[in-house]
Amino acid sequence: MTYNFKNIIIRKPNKSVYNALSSQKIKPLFDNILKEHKSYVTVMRELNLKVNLLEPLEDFPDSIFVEDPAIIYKENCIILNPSDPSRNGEKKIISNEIKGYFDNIYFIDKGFIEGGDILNINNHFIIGLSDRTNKLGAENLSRILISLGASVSICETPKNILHFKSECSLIDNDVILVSSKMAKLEYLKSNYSLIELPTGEEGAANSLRINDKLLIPDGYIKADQILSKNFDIIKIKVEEISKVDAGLSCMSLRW
Ligand code: CIR
Repeated sequence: MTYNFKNIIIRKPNKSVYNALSSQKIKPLFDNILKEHKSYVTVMRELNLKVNLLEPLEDFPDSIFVEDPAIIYKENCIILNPSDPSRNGEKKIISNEIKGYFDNIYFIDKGFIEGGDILNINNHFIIGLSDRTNKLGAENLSRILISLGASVSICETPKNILHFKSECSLIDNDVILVSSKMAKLEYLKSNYSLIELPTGEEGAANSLRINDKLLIPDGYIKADQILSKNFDIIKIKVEEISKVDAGLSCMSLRW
């Protein structure tokens, strides 16, 4: 199952996170990021995941969001190609740090693609084209995934959403949690069961299923009510992290 994990890679926060990319141009406070990040790591340890902590990278303000420069599929790691110039250099560093964990390592050298735009559902991947992921990047990743036995669909991420997964996540076998904008995507509607969150609770659509638990961002009352009926919920505070357009999935690589 896609969300059965034993291992996780997380990077310790860097002080330069103050300069992380933010659509709202907000400067997050390092101490608050550190607190939220600590709780995230604690929950992962409580869930019995083997936590592999990477050292902070001060030269890369957004480098705690390790989901973007790499993806993992069946003991293979694919190093992606982040499109924002301030993030592109993360790929070289993370590839050296994590290559030892995997049987094979692949690289995307043409086109841009970030992990936040890639939703994995068993042996299928949905790649969302966005301001960060273009067709060439998506096609190059598709070629590698297909050679590893996966299937791929390429979709458009709705406008004004940073990454495809900023507002959706796989929360059960074929069940995707979506914001109302994502719920309109024909491909998702026709292939999966969708749980749509009400307007104002879009941030909760970036949730994270880990084994039998569903991790959701704290502070979304309606999402909590809807999801706690069928899921064993753990709430994690990501208020400061969300100031730089990030959420629960962005802070780790899982396998
Ligand atoms: C960025 O703009 O790249 C970061 N501030 C946020 C990255 C969030 N990552 C993700 O959704 N996978």
